[in-house]
Amino acid sequence: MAAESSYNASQIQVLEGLDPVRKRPGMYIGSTDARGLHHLVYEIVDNAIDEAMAGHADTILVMLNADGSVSVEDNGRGIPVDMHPTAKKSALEVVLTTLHAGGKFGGEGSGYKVSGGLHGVGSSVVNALSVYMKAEVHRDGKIYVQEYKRGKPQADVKSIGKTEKRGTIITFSPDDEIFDTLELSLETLLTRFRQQVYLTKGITLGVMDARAVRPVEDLKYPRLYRFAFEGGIAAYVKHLNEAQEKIGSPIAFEKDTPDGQVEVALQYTQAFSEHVLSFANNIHTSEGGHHLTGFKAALTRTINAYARKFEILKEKDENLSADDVREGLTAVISVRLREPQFEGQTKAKLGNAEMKTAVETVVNEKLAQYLEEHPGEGREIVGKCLLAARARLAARAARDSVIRKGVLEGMTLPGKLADCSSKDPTECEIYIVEGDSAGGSAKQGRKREFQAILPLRGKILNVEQARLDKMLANNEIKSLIIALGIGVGEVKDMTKLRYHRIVIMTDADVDGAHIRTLLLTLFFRYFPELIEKSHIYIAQPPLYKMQKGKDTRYAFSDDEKNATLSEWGANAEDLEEVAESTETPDAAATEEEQEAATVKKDAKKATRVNIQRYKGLGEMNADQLFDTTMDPNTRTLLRVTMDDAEKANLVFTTLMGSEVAPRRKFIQTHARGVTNLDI
Ligand code: TSJ
Repeated sequence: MAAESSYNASQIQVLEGLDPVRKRPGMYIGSTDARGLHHLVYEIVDNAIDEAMAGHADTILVMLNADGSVSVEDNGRGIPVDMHPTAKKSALEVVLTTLHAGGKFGGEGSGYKVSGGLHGVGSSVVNALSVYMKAEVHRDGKIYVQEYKRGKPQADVKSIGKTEKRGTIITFSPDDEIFDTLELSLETLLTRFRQQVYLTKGITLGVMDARAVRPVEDLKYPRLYRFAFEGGIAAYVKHLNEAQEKIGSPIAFEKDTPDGQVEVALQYTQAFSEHVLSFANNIHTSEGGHHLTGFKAALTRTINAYARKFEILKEKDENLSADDVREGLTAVISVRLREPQFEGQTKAKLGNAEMKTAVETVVNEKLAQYLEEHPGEGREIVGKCLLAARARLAARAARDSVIRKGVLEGMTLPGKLADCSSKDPTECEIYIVEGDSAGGSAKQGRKREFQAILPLRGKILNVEQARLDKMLANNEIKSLIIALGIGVGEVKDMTKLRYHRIVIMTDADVDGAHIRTLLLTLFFRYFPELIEKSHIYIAQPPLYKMQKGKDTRYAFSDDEKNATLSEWGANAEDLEEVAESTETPDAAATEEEQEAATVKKDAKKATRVNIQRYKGLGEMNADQLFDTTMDPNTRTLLRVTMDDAEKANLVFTTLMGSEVAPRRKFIQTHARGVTNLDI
């Protein structure tokens, strides 16, 4: 731990200047779109979190300033400012103007320290990609500052006065020459900050959004927010369960073992799903690993032992299964160890076998103790697990009978499925289409060889509240599962998947968004493999059809619409917004009417611009639907990822869980963007 106690500037490795960063920003931050822009903020905040994890800071403030700049402040030791002997510059300047200078520094040697997964691109990269940056260091009673433009220092580091504080304040303005957009999403930032902060006990991160308040008519939605997250996984569990009906309060325990540090927090809810997140050195181990195995084993053992001891489980009763004791469970398991081994396909599985025993021992001991000390909660938890066990038996019986009846096994494909002719799953696609009329157009327009169409009628079952047995009884879901070919629950077999692309195609309205959310919930809960293996997609039908004379175009966003309008040099007088056509089941008639209308208008005035806003897929005829939305050569499909499974899960449970208040709150806060659910 030499770096901890006796830092000196010569330890910084000097590598190279920042020109390459501005030449090829993508190499350093992945991309120059919104994602890359957000990385800048993460990088700076990660530095402050590292200081906190090293035990030298406990408060971090992030400010989104009115002028578009971002300030990040910590109360740590302050970046060193002493002279670098060979570079003949202040260490601060070296850190912020030299590529990879940060690498050595505060890195290895400080125990279990690791913050974000993207960490390590370097604060100098942020500097290079900022039109302006300012570093202010409070250290040894003095304030030091240096300013930069596009990574170039404007003067030497200078001391500008005295201070009582300690810490580092970095302010930067991302460069509009580099980034496609400068708009930071508060939502996106908060999600990432939460993930980081919840895993670090004892730190508080505050966010202030002080960007320009919008015009007066928008005052209903003020953009001045204040957030503060307090670290600790118990707070994390509390956050995850916000929308749920809870059983007791979060239970948390921790222990330093010779193999590493173990922290566990858990809380049961009345939900049917489980939500267990595991981390090793702050890295989300989405594939689990030995720490998770140890946790599950201890949970099953402890709850059964407790239930037997207090005779809630009678002698003749079967033990509760591992699945029973995890129904409705939300838990976070966080371990820190010196040499983590990450294995598995995505290197997201902890391979250190010693962590099984470490976690198992801690949970066995501390959970048993907690339950003994809280008999009321203990009974409620066991009661919930017993319910799960009974439901499991009922579901098994129901499923067995479903299977006996051959509904799933007989593999009689549903009548309304228009299957494709190819039998090679890797080239086959299935479009799940909302409504029979759009289904009809899709069937006519599709490439029959590899595109299958399954129209879904009405609202499919709300799977968040439904159990497996009820779900299987629902005809729409049964059709879908049979069409996919993989079965469900314990008989699921992914190798039998009949289509490698599963495309959800719904209307661009509130109902469409609801059906899409329902389908995503179904996949998320029962077929996460499909999401993980990138089989699930969302179709992007156009929002507008635009015509000027003989020129017809489709616009998939308001930006695209506006771009076309300005290309056409159209101004307000030329605009002929076609009144939103009331939905007609017969798409062709609408089309003809429209064509006729357009011809008439053409005769009147060739420059008239005609814009039709599509409310439903049913307003497009078969050719239009194929050309705009289904043609593999031109369509856009959004791939659904598990990246943000936690966030998606919160949306699902908030919108569809049994608690009403958070749902109302969610819908109110997001009402303006509801057609654009970001999952
Ligand atoms: F790098 C940066 F600009 F991105 C940045 C660094 C941004 C922010 C908001 C904070 C920091 C930062 C760095 N906060 N605290 C530190 N600490 C050190 O750099 C530091 C201080 C003292 C010693 C020492 O051994 O005396 C060592 C280090 C690494």
